[in-house]
Amino acid sequence: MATISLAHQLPTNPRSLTMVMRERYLVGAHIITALIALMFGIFMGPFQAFHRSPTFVRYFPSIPIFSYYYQAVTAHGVMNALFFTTFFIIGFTYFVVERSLQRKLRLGSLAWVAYVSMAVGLVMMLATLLTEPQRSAVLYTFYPPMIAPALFYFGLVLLALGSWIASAIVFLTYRDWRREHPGERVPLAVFILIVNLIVWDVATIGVAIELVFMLIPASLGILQTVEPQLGRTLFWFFGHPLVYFWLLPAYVSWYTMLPRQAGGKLFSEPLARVAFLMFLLFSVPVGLHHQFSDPGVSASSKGVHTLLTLIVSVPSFMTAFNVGAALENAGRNNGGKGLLGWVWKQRWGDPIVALQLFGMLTFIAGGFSGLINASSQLNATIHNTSWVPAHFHQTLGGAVTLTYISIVYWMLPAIRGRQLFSKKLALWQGITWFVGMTLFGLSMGEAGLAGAPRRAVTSAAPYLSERALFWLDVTAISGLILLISSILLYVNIVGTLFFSRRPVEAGEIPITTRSGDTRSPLWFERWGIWLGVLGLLLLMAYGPVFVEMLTYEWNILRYVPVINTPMR
Ligand code: HAS
Repeated sequence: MATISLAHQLPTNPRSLTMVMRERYLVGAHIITALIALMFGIFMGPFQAFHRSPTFVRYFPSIPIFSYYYQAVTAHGVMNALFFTTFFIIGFTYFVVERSLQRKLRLGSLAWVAYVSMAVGLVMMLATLLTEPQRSAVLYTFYPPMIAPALFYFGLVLLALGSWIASAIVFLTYRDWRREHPGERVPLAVFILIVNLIVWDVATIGVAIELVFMLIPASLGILQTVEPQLGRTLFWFFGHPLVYFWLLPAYVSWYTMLPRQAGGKLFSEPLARVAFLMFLLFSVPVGLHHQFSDPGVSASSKGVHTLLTLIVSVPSFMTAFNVGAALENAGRNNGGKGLLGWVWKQRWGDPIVALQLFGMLTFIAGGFSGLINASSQLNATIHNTSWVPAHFHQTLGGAVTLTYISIVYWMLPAIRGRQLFSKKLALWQGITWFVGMTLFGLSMGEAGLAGAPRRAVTSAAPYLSERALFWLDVTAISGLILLISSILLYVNIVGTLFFSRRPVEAGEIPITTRSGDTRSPLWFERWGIWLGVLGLLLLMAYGPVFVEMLTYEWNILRYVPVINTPMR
């Protein structure tokens, strides 16, 4: 466990002092900005659920936001999935790396440059969404030929740029530690975060090419036509690894913090490292599973990506085993007996533990729905239906977000120096989020199977069956529960920042400073080897796809005019 005192108790050692001040301001700025971005996104969600429900719209037809369905979906996706996550992950990464390695970030002041780049990106994006809602309604996937105002894309470029600088800072800090600690294994949390940043940096190359060579020139009027299929493929080169970029920080908490928070210990650290090396290798070359229905991509390439998608689910199964065993150990230490006694003996009353357990429960459903999506035959049934948002609200909205919130519940007080405003409120927030998200997953999944499309105003759709309409009404109820939960979350955050008076107790922060388990081979940290293997896999998985796209029927028909006024 970390020995540096909490942020409110300023240490006398100058090195620790700089770290503590950096946590208070730099990490604090990232986490607060993440929560502001989330606030813009999160409150759009329930209104979309209401808007898609025929009964709700019949009784409340004139809610102002109902005139802006696609604009609201865009803001919801862009703010929650792109800005909230990236700010949170970078802030959390700095905090964990500094604390685990017990050293200042290398080139720490550059971290402010990275932050400013990302923050200016956020301001640009918000300005575009608010001042040009119609033209910027291109959703968080911003598929061409729909083209948003240039500021929309510049906002994304600045976000990516800031995150690349942040990655460089973390890599350099790690390199310095490595040089000073030959023969030691880096702490597991840092190992996972390094994997995560490598995945992110490789993946963002795809979307950067799409932005720089296609979307920005089209938004500036330099290109009059674009190639939608190429754009989608470049997007998904980024879009799928993105989901693991979200997931891995939650896994940092499940593997390295939760076992102790729950009262047990991790089953196997070396096994964990194998799982994360698998994430490093297999989470990028899988993007085509989002394009099973797309023309212009060969069946053999789709087959290769299917195989790799199934392989990348293996480390999550390993996680279920490893972390599950840690929880069983904790439950038994807490007095659990018999086959399932350990389940009831978890610390369900502690919001920080309970939220993560709720997250795991939603991930069981979300993970298995992912495996259904990955089968190309079953994908034909669920693609573009509301089943897909059901899947990603249980994974991203459930497992990942619940875990991030549980982290906020200990990290914000540590940085602010004040106790969490209300633990009881935090627990109820977690319970309502879990119930709301589970109901959302069930109802959107059922509606999708009954034919309800995703990203459409279904309340006015005459072609939908009674069954689909019923489940869309249930979705509105889940939206209401999630609205209540979101309000509870922000009451607790504002309360902790401004109204909590009790100083945080000098206690432990759930970060270990110990080097890794010596049973893990040292070559696990030979990153050059893994990057080489990843390069080969990418060549195999994407080489034929891009060659095919760039050479096959190279004619003007594949290029379509850009559309500057998208959906209303
Ligand atoms: Fe996915 C679409 C396949 C995981 C997010 N996914 C999406 C989209 C998003 C998303 C955002 O193959 C929509 C994109 C869009 O807008 O179009 N996904 C998978 C597969 C996995 C998977 C195979 N997805 C995720 C994660 C996400 C995420 C994680 C976010 C964080 N996904 C797909 C496919 C599509 C797709 C297709 C395209 C669909 C289409 O046609 O459009 C796997 O990696 C999942 C593996 C996970 C498991 C679960 C393990 C369970 C664990 C819990 C342990 C529980 C314990 C019990 C220990 C196998 C680790 C605790 C005990 C107690 C006492 C509580």
